[in-house]
Amino acid sequence: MGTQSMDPRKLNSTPIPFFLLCSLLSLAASHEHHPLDPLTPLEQIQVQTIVKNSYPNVTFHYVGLDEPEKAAVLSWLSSSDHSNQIPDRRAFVIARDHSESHEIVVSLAEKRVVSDNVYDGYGYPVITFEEQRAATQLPLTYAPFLASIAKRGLMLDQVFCGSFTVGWYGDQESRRVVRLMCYYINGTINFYMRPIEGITFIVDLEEMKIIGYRDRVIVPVPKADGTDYRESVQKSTFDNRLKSITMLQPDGPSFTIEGHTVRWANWEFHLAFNMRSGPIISLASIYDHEENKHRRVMYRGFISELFVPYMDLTEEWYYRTFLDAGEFGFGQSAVPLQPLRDCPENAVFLDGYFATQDGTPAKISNVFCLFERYAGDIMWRHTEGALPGDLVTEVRQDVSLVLRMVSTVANYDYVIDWEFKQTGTIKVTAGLTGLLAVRGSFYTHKDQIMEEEYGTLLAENILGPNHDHFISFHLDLDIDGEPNSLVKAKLQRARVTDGRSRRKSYWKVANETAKRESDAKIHLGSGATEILVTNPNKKTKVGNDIGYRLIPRTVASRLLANDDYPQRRAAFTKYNVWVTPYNKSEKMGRRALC
Ligand SMILES: *[C@@H]1O[C@H](CO)[C@@H](O)[C@H](O)[C@H]1NC(C)=O
Ligand SMILES: *[C@@H]1O[C@H](CO)[C@@H](O)[C@H](O)[C@H]1NC(C)=O
Ligand SMILES: *[C@@H]1O[C@H](CO)[C@@H](O)[C@H](O)[C@H]1NC(C)=O
Ligand SMILES: *[C@@H]1O[C@H](CO)[C@@H](O)[C@H](O)[C@H]1NC(C)=O
Ligand SMILES: [Cu+2]
Repeated sequence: MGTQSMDPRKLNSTPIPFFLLCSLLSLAASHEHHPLDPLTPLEQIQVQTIVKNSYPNVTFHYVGLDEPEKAAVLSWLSSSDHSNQIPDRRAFVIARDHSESHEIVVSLAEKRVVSDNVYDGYGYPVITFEEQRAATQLPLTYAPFLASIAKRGLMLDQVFCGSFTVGWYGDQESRRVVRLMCYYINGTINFYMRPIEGITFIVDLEEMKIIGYRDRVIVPVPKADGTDYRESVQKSTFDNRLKSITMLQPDGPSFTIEGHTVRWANWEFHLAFNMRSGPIISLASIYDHEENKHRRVMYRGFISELFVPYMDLTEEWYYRTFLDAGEFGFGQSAVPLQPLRDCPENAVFLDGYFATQDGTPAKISNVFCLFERYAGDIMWRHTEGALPGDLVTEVRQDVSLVLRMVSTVANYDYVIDWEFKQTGTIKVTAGLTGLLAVRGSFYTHKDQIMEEEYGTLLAENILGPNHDHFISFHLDLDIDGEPNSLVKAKLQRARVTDGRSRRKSYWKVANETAKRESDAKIHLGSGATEILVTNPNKKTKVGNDIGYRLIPRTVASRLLANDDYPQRRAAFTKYNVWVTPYNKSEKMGRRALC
């Protein structure tokens, strides 16, 4: 996890109801919605029809629920008769029409476009799979490229091209373009290890044609030997002698799924799939058996952006400063999870839908899995040896609930886990696997390298350029209701100068509550500061504040200069934590591109 961001909110606390009305696999339009349910395929088709009525030649780049204002959702939750108060279902659409980006809101109840904003900023919407497919076919009939391939002695039918977003370098105006990079498959499945380096294409996506081509230098294509990563081919590398392991729950799982609401142990939350972000967790709450009520923890949590800048300044690489959500669609890049491999035997799978370029819903089967994890760990234990008689030992198993999605953005596979623990912890993990993006090189040994190469020689003719992956989470915490505060608890050394102890020092905690947004831009990892989100209006029985701690794992910090263009674009990486008041219109994803 690179950076996190959070929004405190300003609304009233309400109990969470026990019943929610839509059924898991029902696609029927007739069922009751939870206000945060994702658009059903039928609703997506309605949106497609309504938008195409107004804009016949439109292409769809994003279709999702236009989430109701938080106040409306909370008021729906607290009302006794949900059916009468459900906020109007609306869709938010980002579309291209006549070379303009439109941000369109569609009312499903009124069956019409209720607003349309033509976005005139620098950015462009997510590129569609159809555009990527069309762009990557262009080289195969492009005469200068065919000559370059022949010159290198390669076979065209073994060439495969990928498309890459180009970043931004201060231009006042830019065309909607991608660059292409081609690879040689012949003899491997892992073509990412065989770049045909030295060649760059620029493709205009509006005209869908090559507008720039340069064959700068012939670099050897790395050998195919040893690049095929499949287990069946790599027998010697992996030890297949382990006996099988399974996770058995003879009585079935302990969680239930009703509509989009998941209940497990004391936890309850709403789960939706989104084509930009992947999983969106909403209204997570914990049932308190002493107070006999649900206590809110998080209104909404999701990945808002991923920033992946490479540090390689060669002509074919300098532009690689990807925004994996805003440019490629982190949700739509999700892949069907493989039972027994991606998720254990006791997992339950759920599907998700995204909009294709013409607005038709496309299903991603098994986009999520939910399972109870027990890895043999201890949640809590104690052995009491001081009492007379036998030792008293109690051990509780660390069983948790995991929601998983895997998003494969070209060479990388991101494994996103939201884990709910019985202790009340929510743990979010981003695992990176798959393949490295590598650069072809003349070098076959480290000792040959005399100039700056921006990375590490990994194998003969293969360099791994230095790069980052920053993942930004939107966390709208609602700890025990409203309002919440951000508290920086600073551990400080105190000197003993008054002779009250034989000790010379100790540490104590001084806390600081953020009063404005500028107090809440935080660099983690420097100094002993803990980040707390508290509810100043709620106290424990002994008067302490109620709150959660934000616990970072490894802390990433950016090293790009403030005036460098990728850093200006991904300015959210400047601090690890930002806290701003709730404002629906300022959420990422409401922009054509950030
Ligand atoms: C849509 O595209 C078709 C075919 O390219 C064209 O004939 C038609 O005029 C376009 N419609 C609009 C509203 O631009
Ligand atoms: C393609 O792969 C085959 C089998 O590995 C090899 O014999 C052949 O030389 C390769 N051809 C080219 C042009 O790379
Ligand atoms: C922060 O300090 C104030 C003043 O000492 C105290 O009232 C408050 O409870 C503290 N909050 C936390 C979260 O420690
Ligand atoms: C929400 O954000 C928008 C865009 O920045 C701004 O125009 C509006 O005033 C904000 N609303 C509130 C209540 O702060
Ligand atoms: Cu990487």
